[in-house]
Amino acid sequence: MLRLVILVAAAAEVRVALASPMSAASQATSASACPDQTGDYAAVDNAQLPDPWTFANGKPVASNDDWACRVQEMSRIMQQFELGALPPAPDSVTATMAGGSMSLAIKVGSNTKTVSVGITKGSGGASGGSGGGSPAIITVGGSSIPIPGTVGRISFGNDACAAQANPASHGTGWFFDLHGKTHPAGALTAWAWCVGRIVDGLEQLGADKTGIDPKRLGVTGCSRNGKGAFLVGALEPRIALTLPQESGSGGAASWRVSDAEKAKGKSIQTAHQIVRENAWFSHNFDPYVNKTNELPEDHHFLAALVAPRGLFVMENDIDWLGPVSTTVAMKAGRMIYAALGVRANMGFALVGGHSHCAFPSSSQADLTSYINHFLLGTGKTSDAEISPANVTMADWISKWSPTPKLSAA
Ligand code: MCU
Repeated sequence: MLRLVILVAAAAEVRVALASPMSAASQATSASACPDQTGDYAAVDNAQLPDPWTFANGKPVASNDDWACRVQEMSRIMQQFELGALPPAPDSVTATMAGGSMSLAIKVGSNTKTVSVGITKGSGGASGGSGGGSPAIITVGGSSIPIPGTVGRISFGNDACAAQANPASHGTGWFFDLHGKTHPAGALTAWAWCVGRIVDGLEQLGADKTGIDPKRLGVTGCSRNGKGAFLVGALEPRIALTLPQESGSGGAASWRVSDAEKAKGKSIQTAHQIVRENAWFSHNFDPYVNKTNELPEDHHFLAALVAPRGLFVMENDIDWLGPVSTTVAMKAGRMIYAALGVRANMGFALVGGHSHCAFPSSSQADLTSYINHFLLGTGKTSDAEISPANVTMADWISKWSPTPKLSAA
């Protein structure tokens, strides 16, 4: 009996040691301090973007503590309606470093898996004295942005974590080997969990062994992998800078605005199409793809989940990606950052005239400013909000409650 108690206590300790820290906003308030978090939210009937300033139960967000609870609620709502549940940290992760490769032995219940991740150190030391090592960007299926030599790279092979071949590839990959083939997570949620294990390994080994400062991590990816980068930033609070590129529908775009654009005749990716194309979302989403007005969430919530951390969203003017849709959703996202007093922590640049995932040189200065500020600790961000799309924000947010006065600190 005593032995059992000791074992249980030891297991609890490991879990505590591995538990992901909450986002800055939610650090102040534990889940139990938040009211009405039933975990089972009702559908709505709302043609506009759901109001970030009102809880699902109709109460207004009036304080920083309220906001911390609302952020948790928005994450749960998104998991319930489209993403599938993000599992808690695993029972154990054991990291080892050999050459430029970090190996992670991960245990969830009786399932174990060992995966390896390539790491290249950058030449830039971390300023701010957070333990040495260079900052690094985790690349989701590769990178299509220029990463400066000062910043390292960590190569996340997302397809091996959760496949994105077609809708039937749900359940394939090491995430599902650990959690079971029928786990409800879509691939985007699975990738966020798998990246969390990479961060566990970096924290465990420390900068001495990996050459990387785990407090200065960015994440990027383009197109389908840009959706992934956005979701990694939204669900993994240890990411300091999120850099989604041309994520389009399922990333920076709003389901509702994309449906409205489709109704106007645009060739644009919608919720209806996306679940037929691939395994990015949970089957939880299937009942809503023809009635997105019933979702008590939309993708401006992704910005709310990343806030107040660094976020620079790059988009293109390709119809399929929904330039009007990404502009509306990300302008709404910047309003959320502004209400937290940190508008410049989120930038948005929709620049056309180049092929899909080709980085436009006119975005270089903006990108550099976000990397410098959040990963290298120098200078200010450019506070970019660039888009040629003409949008009428009132059509989408006029029913929001008055903006509360909040602060991110
Ligand atoms: C923009 O990302 C996707 C898009 O959602 C898909 O519909 C299309 O098939 O592929 C794009 C992509 O990943 O391109 C590389």
